[in-house]
This record gives sequence, structure tokens and C-alpha cells, in this order.
Amino acid sequence: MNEDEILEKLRNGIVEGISEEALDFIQKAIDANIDTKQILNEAIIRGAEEVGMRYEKGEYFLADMLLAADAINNCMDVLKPKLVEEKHKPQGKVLIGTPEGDLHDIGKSLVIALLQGQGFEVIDLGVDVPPEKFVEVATNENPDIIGISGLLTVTISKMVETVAMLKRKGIKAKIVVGGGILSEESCKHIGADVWTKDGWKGVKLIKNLMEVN
Ligand code: B12
Repeated sequence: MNEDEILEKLRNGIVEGISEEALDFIQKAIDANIDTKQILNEAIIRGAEEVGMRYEKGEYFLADMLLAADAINNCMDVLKPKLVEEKHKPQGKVLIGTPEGDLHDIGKSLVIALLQGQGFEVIDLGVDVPPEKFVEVATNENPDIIGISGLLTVTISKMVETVAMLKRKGIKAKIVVGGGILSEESCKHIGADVWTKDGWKGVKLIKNLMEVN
């Protein structure tokens, strides 16, 4: 079986929400030495996009998304150690969470693994984080960067509220927002410094922000 076929089978396992199949093919992908970034982008993220599209079209229901999320999470557990393998010198402190009302945490976990792999200290606030909690922990921990991972259009207003409260309370950390629903326009509306739909780009942006500081 060639690389494309392995990635296609892995993607199918995710889209169909069959964890055993996804796990079987992620192991095959690793054994075949397929690049970790390629596994993530071409199989896992594209699979998630396909699930989202089917949900939007009404072909999939919440239960289907949950099965796919399980398959993605199981694959991420296998892949994460490969993302944190490299050792780097300490780069800075990042505080991260999803806004209040948003329970999606797969992208956030991936970004955390990438940041840790690059030597960042990461404080994970988890999901459904109220603005006050971001402010409280930012005040106590003094992070260099605050990341907000938002996947729902309805919680953009919470991201706006969070950033406004952080600024009002004098928090100086740079703010990065990430998630598939975002755009240049929404980033401006939220009041963040930078935005991205791509975890790798996000890590680069965070590194750039650290150099500017
Ligand atoms: C899996 C999933 C779920 C799972 C979540 C499980 C979990 N533990 O996370 C479950 C089934 C629980 C779920 C629930 C819901 N979901 Co949902 N879900 C998805 C799905 C299919 C995949 C998301 C995912 O994990 N992608 C893979 C990861 C790796 O990608 P990612 O999150 O985008 O992250 C990448 C980047 O964005 C970036 N990034 C992310 N965060 C950050 C943060 C920083 C700081 C940086 C730098 C970068 C960064 O890096 C990552 C890697 O590149 C998406 C469809 C899609 N295309 O995204 C819908 C989707 C996000 N869900 C959607 C909806 C509507 C819902 C529900 C409201 C459904 C319902 N009726 O109940 C609920 C809401 C629950 C809640 N309150 O949060 C919609 C949102 C539409 C919108 N515009 O608001 C989507 C887009 C589906 C669709 N097309 O309609 N969902």
C-alpha cells in the first residue's frame, strides 16, 4: 500500500468514525515514515473538514461528529509524542483556552503539543473558559502570549469580551486567536494581535511575537 492509500484509509476511518480502523492506519502511516505534518494535514484535518461538511449538509448528526471526534482524539494520542520529541531551549509562556460556550478542544490540544515541542511552557485552561478566568490566571502567571481557540461563530462575542477584559485589566500579553471560523476581519473585531486557521502557522506567529517583545 502506498502513502496516499494509507492516508486515504486513515481519513476514511475518521470520517466514518471507526476508531479501530483509524488507529490501524495511523500506525501504518507512522511505520511507513510519513511526515507527521502530512498525516495531520492530509488525513486528520481533512477528515475533520469532511465530517463538518457532512454535518452542515444534514447528512451527519451530532452522534456522527462525536464518533469522528473519538477517532481523531485516539489518533492524536498516538501522534502527540512525535510532536513533542524534539528538545528546545525555553521559549516563553503561553496561556491557552477555549472561550466560554465552546467545548471543541482537539485543535487546542494539537497546538499545545506543537508549542511544547518547540520549548514553550503552556498553561492549559481547558474548555468553556469565562473571560474572568483568563484574566485571573493571566494576572497570576504573567504569560508572554494568550491563545484563544474558537470554533463556534456564536462564541466570537465571548472572545471579544475576553480580549476587552484582558486589556481593561492591563494584561500586556500578546493575544493570538485560532480556529477555522476566523478571518482577518473577525481578528480585528475580537481585538487580537494575530489570528490563524493553521496550528503550524500559529506557532510561527507566536515565535515572531516573542521576538518583537
Ligand atoms: C469534532 C467536532 C465536534 C466535537 C468536538 C469534540 C472535541 N473534544 O473537540 C463535538 C461532537 C463535541 C462537537 C460539538 C459541536 N459542534 Co462541532 N465540530 C467538530 C468538527 C467536525 C471537527 C473539529 C476539529 O477537531 N477539527 C480538527 C482540528 C485539528 O482542527 P481545528 O480545531 O480547526 O484546529 C486547527 C486550527 O484551527 C488551529 N487552532 C485551533 N485552535 C487554535 C488556537 C491557537 C492559539 C492557535 C495558534 C491555533 C489554533 O490549529 C489546529 C491545527 O491546524 C468541526 C468541523 C471542522 N471542519 O472543523 C465541527 C464544527 C466546529 N462544530 C460545529 C457545531 C455547530 C457544533 C455544535 C454546536 C453542534 C450541536 N448542534 O450541538 C456542538 C457545539 C458544542 C460546544 N458547545 O462547543 C460547527 C461550527 C459552525 C460555526 N461556524 O459555528 C462545525 C464547523 C461543523 C459545521 N461545519 O457545521 N463538534
